[in-house]
Amino acid sequence: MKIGFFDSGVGGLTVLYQALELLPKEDYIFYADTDHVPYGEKPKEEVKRFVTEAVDFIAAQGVKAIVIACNTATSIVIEDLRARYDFPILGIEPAVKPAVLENKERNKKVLVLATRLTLQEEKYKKLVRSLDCEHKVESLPLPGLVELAEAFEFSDDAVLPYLREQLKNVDIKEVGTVVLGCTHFPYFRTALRKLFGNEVHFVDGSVGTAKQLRRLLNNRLEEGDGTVRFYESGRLVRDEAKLSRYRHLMERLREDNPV
Ligand code: DGN
Repeated sequence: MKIGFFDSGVGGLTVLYQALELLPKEDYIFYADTDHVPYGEKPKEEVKRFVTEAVDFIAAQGVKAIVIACNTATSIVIEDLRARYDFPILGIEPAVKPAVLENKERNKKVLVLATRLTLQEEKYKKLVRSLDCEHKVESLPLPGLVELAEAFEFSDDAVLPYLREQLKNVDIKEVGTVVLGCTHFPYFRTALRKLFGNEVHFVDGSVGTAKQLRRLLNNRLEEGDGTVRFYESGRLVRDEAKLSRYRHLMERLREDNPV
């Protein structure tokens, strides 16, 4: 049986990419809710409805697990989804814990970049409180990066002015680690590095989620060949130009993530 991946858009490919690296013999369904992206600034109840409809659709294809490759959806609806299905559902959360741990000894801050919805959710606030280091963790929503990724716009000319404007009140010298708490953001690691410099670490939850998926499927691995079927809001993508854009995005990650 296949493994389902879900995101509001192309961000989930950053997690699927890691799963393909670790589990190349599985077959996958990748579902992007392109009719409703972006989620980050929408009312919570609306996003809950979109995610539930999408996951119902993926489940109906017959899957052995689903990865909610979206921090926003995970933070608001993962518990409801787990109660709704009897197969495993994995989510992704901003990797604040490892970031805080690696900064314990250094006198540096952690900057969490995510969507507004993720950052305002109780789940996120609880996570930061539990680490007992609220004064060392700052957060910043960057909705423009989701829009740029959805438009396949990654040029420095488009990305750097946006980032400079958003980061103008952040004291970059104080930051030790940047958490990429939205699955759309790893596409911009290179651009972010240009502003933060090479000393700053970037962490995201994609590798951790892929490893957790492998653990979970431990003895239920398949002999597939890494085939991915792409859906956009319930429509199977057959258009070659669109498919090659999806593949191209995963290639970008390979260039920036030598494994
Ligand atoms: N990629 C999603 C996340 O990880 O939060 C959400 C992007 C969006 O729809 N705003």
